[in-house]
Amino acid sequence: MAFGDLAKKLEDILKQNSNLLIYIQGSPDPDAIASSFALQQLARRYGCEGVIAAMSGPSLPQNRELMEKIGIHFDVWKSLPPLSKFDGYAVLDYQTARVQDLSGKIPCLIHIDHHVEADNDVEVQLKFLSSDVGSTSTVLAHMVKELQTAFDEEVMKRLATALVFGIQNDTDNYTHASKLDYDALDFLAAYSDSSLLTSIMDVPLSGETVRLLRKAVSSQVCYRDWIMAGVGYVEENNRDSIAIIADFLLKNNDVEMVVVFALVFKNSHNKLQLDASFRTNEEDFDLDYLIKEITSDGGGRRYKGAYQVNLDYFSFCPDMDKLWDVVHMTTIEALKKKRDMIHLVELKSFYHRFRARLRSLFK
Ligand SMILES: [Mn+2]
Repeated sequence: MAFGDLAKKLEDILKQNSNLLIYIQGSPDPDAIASSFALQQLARRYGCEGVIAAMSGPSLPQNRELMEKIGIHFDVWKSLPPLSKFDGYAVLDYQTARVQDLSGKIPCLIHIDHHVEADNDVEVQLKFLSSDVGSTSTVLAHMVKELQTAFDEEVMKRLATALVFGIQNDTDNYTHASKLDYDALDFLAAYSDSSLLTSIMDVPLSGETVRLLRKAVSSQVCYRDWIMAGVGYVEENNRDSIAIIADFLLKNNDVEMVVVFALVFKNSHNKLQLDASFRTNEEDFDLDYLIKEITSDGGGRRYKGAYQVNLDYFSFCPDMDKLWDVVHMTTIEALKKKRDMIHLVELKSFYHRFRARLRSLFK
């Protein structure tokens, strides 16, 4: 779908509905925050009130800074409130539009993302999923451009600055930016505030991230051309440290793949989850396929991927060190096995992509 057509359809949906729930799945990162904010502002121009909500708050100091300085607000919900006031919901920057306890109750109006689509998705009125863009913020920037929405200067500045930050974050400082990302940046450059952008980026890593990074470096396991590092227990509000450490290890080592994993916990809620973050430099590596061979609760795109395993039940374990040992041993073993079958993964994923391309030709 061309951006012009997409924008027209988006405009129609926003005009036809008056209350939209913009639901951020997973941990809110800059791309998800910025694109959700842009959709909220766009919706408002067409008489539709958008409420942004997530199950957890932003965990990185940089993300909190982004929200504070640009004035983005979202609700953090422990559980879903009554949904009757919403006409439908939108999911941005996430592989699937399926949300537990939400899908099937109110319609999914909008799903925009730049990851590979997950199977068995819900019915969506406007769906745009493409890996030709490096971020969801890119798509929202093109929507603002196509619709020529008349924002006041101040709103436009906040919007553009947030979207630039989203694009920059997901393209690893433009190293993986595509033509469409550059087109979006070109449009946003006229409105964004570069000194505001710099002040958001200059926020240093938190002490906790640095501590975990040290732990990762000292405990990393090298296997063939992979690095695997388990960092132990990480509090929910520090979850993003896992991805930051994976980025760091990839940048500072000459390896094909980095996997960083941790047990993420939320003390008061008996919540426990294994979270693993993948990074590779190989453009053609089909991370999505590899990860789905390990578990269906995850996925990937070019250069990045992640999976989660729910372990809530084990939060009752009286010996947390022993539990970590089991998780560590199991994860390292699972990853080594996958590394050993990598030529098989490459071959299979080739056919997978080939088949998908053939199918799209006959659509
Ligand atoms: Mn993204």
